Amino acid sequence: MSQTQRDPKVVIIGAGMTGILMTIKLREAGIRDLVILEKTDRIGGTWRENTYPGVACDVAAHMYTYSFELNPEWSHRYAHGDEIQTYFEKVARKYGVMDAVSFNESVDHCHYHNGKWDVGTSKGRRFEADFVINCTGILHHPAYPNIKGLDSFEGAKFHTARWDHSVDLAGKRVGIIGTGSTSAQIVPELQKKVQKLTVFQRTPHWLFPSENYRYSEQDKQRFRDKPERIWRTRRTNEFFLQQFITKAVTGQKLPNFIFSNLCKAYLRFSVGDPELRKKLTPDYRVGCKRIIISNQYYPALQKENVELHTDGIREITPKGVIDNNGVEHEFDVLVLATGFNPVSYMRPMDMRGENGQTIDEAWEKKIATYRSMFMPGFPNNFLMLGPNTPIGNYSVIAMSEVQCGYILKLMERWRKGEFDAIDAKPEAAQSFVARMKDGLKNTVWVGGCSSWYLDGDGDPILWPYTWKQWEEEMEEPNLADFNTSQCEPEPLSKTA
Ligand code: N01
Repeated sequence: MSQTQRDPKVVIIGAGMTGILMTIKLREAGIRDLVILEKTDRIGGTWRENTYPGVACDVAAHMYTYSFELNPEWSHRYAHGDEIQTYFEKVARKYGVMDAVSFNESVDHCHYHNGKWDVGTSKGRRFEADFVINCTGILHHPAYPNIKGLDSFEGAKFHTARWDHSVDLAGKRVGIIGTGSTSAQIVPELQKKVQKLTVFQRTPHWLFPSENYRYSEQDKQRFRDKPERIWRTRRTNEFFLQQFITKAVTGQKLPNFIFSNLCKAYLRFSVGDPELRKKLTPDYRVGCKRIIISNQYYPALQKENVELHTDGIREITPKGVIDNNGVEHEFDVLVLATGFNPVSYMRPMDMRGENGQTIDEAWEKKIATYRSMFMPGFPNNFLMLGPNTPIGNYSVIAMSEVQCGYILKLMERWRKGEFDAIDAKPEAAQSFVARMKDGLKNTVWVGGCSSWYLDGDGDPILWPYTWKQWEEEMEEPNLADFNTSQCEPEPLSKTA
């Protein structure tokens, strides 16, 4: 670090994939005064919380890997959840991230005043920070269905992200509500174990088949010997996603035509029974809801002990589920594969920017940011994987690395003393939101379905252009889009 550089105090909220990444990269840049506040007793975020049978990442493993920490040991093309959790723990240990984490310490409040953030925690501690980085994840607030009688069910009942491993499912009658990506991973696993599995589908999803082949010891040795081979595998996956899937879902006609027909053909050829096929055929455009990557779901649904139910749920009773035809289905166990509330971001934390403005107030009319990461009125505060990050079916690790680079460039300027506080201009955020809205008109996400991709107004919270465009635009911060200022910091009364 040069003599003239200042060393900021940084608070990172959350020790999942993005929190680990930020810590490693900040330290590499010479920023040592940082703490990660983690509400639970383990790192890992999504992969710590989701332990359901069959949990895996539907982005190819060599792509769902930090670029600076390739992993020749992945066992399958799509890694299993516990393997991913182990990977993050190993990386965190290797880079000394654990030393920075304060476990079982959640953030109660986070208030901005005059260039500093005052962060108060569940342990009663206070931190004064120059920067706050929200690494709070996207899909971690379970969404529970609003179904009459849900609490009356007397058997075991749990959300997929709160899997109760003490419940033995062998030989049981199990009902599962929801048919998204999570359910599609669970159903093939439960089918092998349970006596009877009833899958309650409200809306069918499109599926794209992909074989989850196992890497042999020989494959792994080849990766170990020549990391360039890992890069080649990774680039092939990236090419497929960027040139095909991303273009297909953001409205480019030819990729969309090919992709849609592949999904339709897969359904046609893999489900023989026309009745069942009809039930599984969505009435919206391919890609409108997140595409499920699986070649195991349709086969599992056609096993003798599995029933796909599509007549809707009227209510839940102590014994099971009454459908809209008045028929009661009795279960020992009820699994809620009903997804997540993705637009909570750092809420319900009491986070207040300038003039005490809360996030709810800032986003009262609409969730809006500048470049997904900046909320005007919340200076020196960054949101990882915020709205309009190009989530889709791409790797969130790749996205986070780009966002991390952007943050480091801004912090570098702070360190040189160019400013004490940096805040996105409201007009820059408005213009960003308007550009998103404009691009979203052409995408399949407005293709007549409801999904977690949509905000409360029904507008998709995804990036509507290509990955390349996003990467290029994120290459260098445009300071003209920010207000910067120098501050005279006032000491806090109590600082840890
Ligand atoms: O959640 P979802 P998910 N009555 O929101 C249904 C990521 N993920 O947990 O479609 C009846 O997709 C709802 O029905 P409908 C991935 O990004 C990643 O499966 O709204 N049904 C739907 O079928 C994914 O997209 C991996 O009509 C109700 C389901 O519940 C995201 O997580 C693996 C209902 C919810 O589907 C979310 O997937 C798994 C009700 N009242 C997941 N309420 C990776 O591999 C909801 N539903 C990285």
